[in-house]
Amino acid sequence: MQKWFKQNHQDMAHTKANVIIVSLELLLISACTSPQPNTEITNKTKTIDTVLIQNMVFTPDSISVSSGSTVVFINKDMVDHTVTDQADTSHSSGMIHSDSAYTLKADKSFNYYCMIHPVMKGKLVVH
Ligand SMILES: [Cu+2]
Repeated sequence: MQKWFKQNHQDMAHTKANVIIVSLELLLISACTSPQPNTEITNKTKTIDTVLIQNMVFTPDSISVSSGSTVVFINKDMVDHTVTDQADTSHSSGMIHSDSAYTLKADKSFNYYCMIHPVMKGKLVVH
């Protein structure tokens, strides 16, 4: 009798553990599918500089950062844009789609523009 009880108790414990694993998986799935806010781009050690691309304008249109820091360009427009070096068009972000971001490591100063909308211009100053 005592042996039966022990066996039964173990089975119950096993079932409970399975339920916990399933709920963990559901949590993970919902965490992956929920939209991630892309405005809070700071980490614990330093602030990452951001340039917003909105209403066909780079904001700020000139940004000054220290060498090696990270600059993130966030496209909030409905259309694609690029961040392209005016002096060397091979130095380019490529298409930054709507609601996407382009991250670059600031290693040199350059004037940039958007290849699709050449009136859009900005400047990155690395010090
Ligand atoms: Cu553009």
